[in-house]
Amino acid sequence: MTTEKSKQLFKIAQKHLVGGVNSPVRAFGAVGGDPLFIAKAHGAHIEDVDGNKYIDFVGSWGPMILGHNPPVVMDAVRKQIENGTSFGAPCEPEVALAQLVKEAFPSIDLLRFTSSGTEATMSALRLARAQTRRVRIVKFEGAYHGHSDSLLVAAGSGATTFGVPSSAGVPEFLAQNTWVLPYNDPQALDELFVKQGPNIAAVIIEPVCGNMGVVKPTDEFLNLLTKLCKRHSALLIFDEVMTGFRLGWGGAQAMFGIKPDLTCLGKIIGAGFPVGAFGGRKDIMEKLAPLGPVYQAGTLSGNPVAMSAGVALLTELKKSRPYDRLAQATQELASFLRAIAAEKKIAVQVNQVGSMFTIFFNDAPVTNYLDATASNTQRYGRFFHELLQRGVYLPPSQYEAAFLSLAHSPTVIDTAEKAFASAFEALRKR
Ligand code: KE4
Repeated sequence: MTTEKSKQLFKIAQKHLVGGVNSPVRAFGAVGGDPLFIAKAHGAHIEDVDGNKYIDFVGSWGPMILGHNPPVVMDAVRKQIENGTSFGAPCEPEVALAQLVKEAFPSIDLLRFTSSGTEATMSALRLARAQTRRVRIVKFEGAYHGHSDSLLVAAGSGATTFGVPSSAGVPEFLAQNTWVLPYNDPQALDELFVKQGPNIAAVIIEPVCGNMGVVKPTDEFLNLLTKLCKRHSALLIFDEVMTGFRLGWGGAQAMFGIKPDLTCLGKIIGAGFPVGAFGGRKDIMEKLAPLGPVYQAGTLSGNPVAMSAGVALLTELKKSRPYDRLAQATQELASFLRAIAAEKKIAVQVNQVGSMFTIFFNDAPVTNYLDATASNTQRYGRFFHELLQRGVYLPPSQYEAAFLSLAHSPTVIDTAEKAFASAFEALRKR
């Protein structure tokens, strides 16, 4: 297996693109080696510029729930492109997509499309601050909500102290308005609300975490969060950029029976085109320009091609409701992985929710970010490369979610399982 063309391309890319990539995780920094340049994708497979084929468990970080290039999406995109690619004016596909999103998310009375998940969460925070006339935001350690300044914040020295920037360029005074708590820690949540409840504009949460690897919330934690937000009139924002239309037609909020005040979406709703969205209670959303004083805008928001792709994908998901099948197949894969790792005496925790899963190289359960960071990331990196050699492409970081798609047929999964078993065997020998 040669990756010569990828290596050459990476050398050139580094001369023009920072780090040779347009998003840091793609640079393989967390797993070592040079990134592969992907030339094409179809169904459950991607192919790099050297002609190597891989079973893809990244799926463009979530959008490809039907697999790559589903005919329904490709046809819709081809049809729309014939009529033009961008108008900078209202178009019918954005209305159709908004209607589908509202059908699936009853908590959303009104919504706004953006071109990324980052814009969606950033705008939701601005709305929450305007609605509540409060400044402080709460997020959770290990969660990622995109790269807006108020959300690039890490936990301070103690849960009640202010957040600290998790990126250069984020001002201290801004980070101090974001508190960062441990995920799945009801006590820390309770303590913060007791002290600061009236100052909290909103709590933003990944209702099932994907960005520390997959971690499911406990019912106690989520129910307490919902109760405390209501009691203190802080807004509850579900960041469902990853879980929306992934964990079910109504996302995680339908799974848990929780009605957040605002919801952020992305990934699947764009079917692989740049789309984000935020929406929720009418009284909050009507604060947004042009109706209200909260400004938010976007040149390509509601882009007709991206909207048409999203309409085609959501229409297909609405019809086929593939979620039980996807969850069942992922559950079976997770069981296989636990069994084969145990047979090879390799300590792994496989966290799986619906068609999202993470293989943590860890000998203890992973229920929050502290647990996740105890994982053996070097071993994950070796595993990642052993799998590449065997034609399987996992996320290039221990702290990410892997995704199954409808294109991962039993035959594809069987091939992948053989590769997983062989890669675990190779680890055992090292
Ligand atoms: P984007 O701005 O990347 O479209 O969305 C940001 C975002 C917001 N909320 C959640 C829950 C997310 O998972 C994301 C983006 N996810 C990452 C993967 N974990 C995108 C991959 C990347 O950064 O390259």
